[in-house]
Amino acid sequence: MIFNPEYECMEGEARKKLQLAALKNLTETLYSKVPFYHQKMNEAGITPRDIHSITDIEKLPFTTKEDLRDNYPYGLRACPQDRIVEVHMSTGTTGKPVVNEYTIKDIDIWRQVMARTLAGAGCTRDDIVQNCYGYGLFTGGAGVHYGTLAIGAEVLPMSSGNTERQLMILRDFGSTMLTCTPSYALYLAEVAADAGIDLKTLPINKGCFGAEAWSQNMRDEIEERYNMKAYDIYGLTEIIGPGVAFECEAQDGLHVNEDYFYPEIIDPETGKSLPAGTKGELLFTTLTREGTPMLRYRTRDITFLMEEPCKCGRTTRRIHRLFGRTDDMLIIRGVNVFPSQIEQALIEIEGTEPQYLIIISRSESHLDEVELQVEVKKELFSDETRGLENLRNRIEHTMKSKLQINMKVKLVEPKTIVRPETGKVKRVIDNRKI
Ligand code: DLL
Repeated sequence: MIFNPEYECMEGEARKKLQLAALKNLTETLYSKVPFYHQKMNEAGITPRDIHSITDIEKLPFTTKEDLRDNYPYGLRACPQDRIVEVHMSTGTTGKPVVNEYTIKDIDIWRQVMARTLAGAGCTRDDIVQNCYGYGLFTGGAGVHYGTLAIGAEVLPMSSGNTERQLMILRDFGSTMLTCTPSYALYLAEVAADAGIDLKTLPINKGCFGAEAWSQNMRDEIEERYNMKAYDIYGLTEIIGPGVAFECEAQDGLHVNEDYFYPEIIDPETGKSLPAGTKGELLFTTLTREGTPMLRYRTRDITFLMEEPCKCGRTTRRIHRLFGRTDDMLIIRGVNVFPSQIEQALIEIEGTEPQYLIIISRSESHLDEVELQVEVKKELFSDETRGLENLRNRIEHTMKSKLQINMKVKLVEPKTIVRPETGKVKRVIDNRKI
């Protein structure tokens, strides 16, 4: 189903005209209202008057995650405070979180792009959507919620966790659509099997899964276990949340909502633009956002653009399913975390050495598990075991409270963790076969 054929199936040149008009507007707003962008454009030697075609976007400066952190909390706001109606933030950061502020028009955009996303997976007003993305500062819960309302389907705002109750509701309410991370979909299936529930006999028949990397194998398994169609959805807090790009029934690349979010691919090393079909780092410009618009935001996600027509009739460009990231950001049970943040949290705990190893695996029930090996001062090992036990608990508690991640901490003696003689130290072993 196509939610908004007028825009989703628009002829290419007509769309470019809209995009150009929006880009001119956006650069004018950013140049006149946001000192950060004013300075960046001056440094790049460009003003809004230099934008004559959509490809002139390549002359504009990039925005990075660091820029967002440096301007925390309000520095990138492009409208008066009284027009902001909602705020979301990135998950799991010890440092400054990435903030996205929405005006009512931004929320309307979100409703629109999420309605298109859910409709792309076949959602209609007859559906009952069990939404198990987290509600709160994370964008997953709210994004799906708004999209469901825009379609007029029924939403069950479950949020994440409490798996037994999720299963009870899934069965008793006859949910027809599931929205959560792909790893949680598999975990839920596992718990259902243990409880003797045959998901194939339930009305559930489709789902939208994203917020973390997943493979075709995982898709096959989800589709098989639930007897459903499993669609990939992509987005990020900085741009809007979920709803940036989505799969249609062809399941062949994700359609970018490019009348709102203009995609580009660059070489992450040189910053040069790359043509469709060539893998590189994905950028987005939010053409029409008002609260915290982004200019050429570097997502650090790796993919390529697909320009060939799609069977479904939509004319929007697609991105290939994601290949990974250019940085070392980890996504553990949907929470984004950098190894450096784990290190920072450790340094603050007395008794530990700054040597650690993060080992990530996926349990048989498809949940991410983290073992954190930490070297501790020699004296502690000669102490009674209670000291070690206390320290272990303290580290686990700190990681949970600062990073929102449950880790199993293993304390090891000094010099246990291998130091490489050449090259970079390996801090992360990711054994997840995604
Ligand atoms: O994860 C927004 C979202 C919510 C997307 C619900 C889909 C569904 P962040 O927490 O800011 O926002 O994380 C964004 O997650 O840059 C990617 O690295 C990764 N990611 C998101 N969707 C996918 C996907 C939400 N479908 C970061 N495949 C992004 C692979 C994904 N990685």
